[in-house]
Amino acid sequence: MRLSRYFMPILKENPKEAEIVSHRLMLRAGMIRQQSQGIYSWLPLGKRVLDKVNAIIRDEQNRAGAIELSMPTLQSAELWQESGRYDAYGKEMLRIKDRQDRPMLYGPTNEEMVTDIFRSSVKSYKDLPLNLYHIQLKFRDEIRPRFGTMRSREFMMKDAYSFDLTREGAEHSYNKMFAAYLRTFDRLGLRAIPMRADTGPIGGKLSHEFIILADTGESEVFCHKDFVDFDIPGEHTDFDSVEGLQAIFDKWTSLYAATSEMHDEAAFNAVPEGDRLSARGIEVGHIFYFGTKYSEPMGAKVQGPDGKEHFVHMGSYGIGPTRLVPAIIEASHDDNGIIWPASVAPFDVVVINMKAGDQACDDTCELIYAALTKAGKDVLYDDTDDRAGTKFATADLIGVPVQIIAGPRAVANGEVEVKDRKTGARETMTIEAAINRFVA
Ligand code: P5A
Repeated sequence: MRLSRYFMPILKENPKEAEIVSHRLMLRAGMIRQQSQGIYSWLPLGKRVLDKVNAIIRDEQNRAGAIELSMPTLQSAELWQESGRYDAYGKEMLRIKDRQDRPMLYGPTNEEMVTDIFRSSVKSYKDLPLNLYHIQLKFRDEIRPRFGTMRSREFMMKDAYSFDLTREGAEHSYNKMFAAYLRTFDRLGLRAIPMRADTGPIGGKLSHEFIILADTGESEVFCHKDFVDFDIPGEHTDFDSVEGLQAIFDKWTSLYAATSEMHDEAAFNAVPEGDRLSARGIEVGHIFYFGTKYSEPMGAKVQGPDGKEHFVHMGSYGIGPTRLVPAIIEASHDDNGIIWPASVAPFDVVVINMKAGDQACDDTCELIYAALTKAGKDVLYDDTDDRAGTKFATADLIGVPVQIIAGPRAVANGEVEVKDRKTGARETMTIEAAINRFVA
């Protein structure tokens, strides 16, 4: 991508409305724009990051055996009347009428809709277990939308829904998502700790929130500090192994960890004082087991091996991609801007032409840009005629992991400078060596 032809509206000044660093940096880097309170456009740079986050989420959902579909944002009120949640959900639900005066709503979550899909086509236990997910916009008319896309009214959610014949089966399904979440957040460069949590309007008794420790987090959390160094389930985790997944769940729930709603002061005080972590956190995921809460009132049942009909046991599993992007920034930035983990960086490398219009600099940059693009890298080429200082500031602000800097003096020697955004380390090397670093 040539910066001269891209759309990346950088702000020079700090936006006044931004209270936390991620919101400030997302606005300054031209990643998002507020359209009305708590409703955002994702501009091209932000969209790139969001897509990469979603690709990792999708990859891990698929690995754990979940199947992707796509459900609409608008739902009929009838389904919610069946489950009894239409009235219970309150003012957070945006209610709409269509031209025939039929009550509709902008979905805040999809338990009812997916239960409807399930009951219309699945009739036998032989088709279980089943886990269906999508990555879709949601709307919740939050009283206090704030911190940019961290808590917005319209936001994206990966929501998965599992169906099993028995409670034991449902627990295995829960453990699959539990392990998949640990892997997902790790690949996003984050340490998320599962904590016992309140179930709120989704319901059920078993539930864990996945929390990233951060001073700007909205939740107050309490946990054992050893969680910070626990091992993440590996790439070859067998998601069909009931015992294997139970062992992961048992290990990750063996020490104290709870959000403030579920906090047990006495149990926390039993943790040795030096091991207690009492901090603030950002909830990036939330998983629930709620048994037959939706399947019973909505008549979602299958024939079991005993020939009888059974209401299915269900769980639901949410991750907030549009919250994850600012959460990653909260965890990884410095005074100059964002520092993206390589896995979600909008570009793998930025090529900075320090003197656009100078034949040798232009030729060198074109050569590197073409070679890296051909090697399948996402390359941003700063070919604008801005001052070198502005270009460096922009590259640092948008947080691309590697900068290749081509200035007249180095280029005359057949060399460029390679800068690591995270450490700030700079290295001069031949043009060929700079290319090979990515191609090899
Ligand atoms: C689980 C999947 C649910 O809605 N039903 C379907 C269940 N859970 S939840 O905890 O209410 O939300 C899941 C995740 O969505 C993100 N999230 C938000 N992100 C940005 N702005 C919001 N206002 C917002 N509300 C929820 C969080 O990451 C949450 O864990």
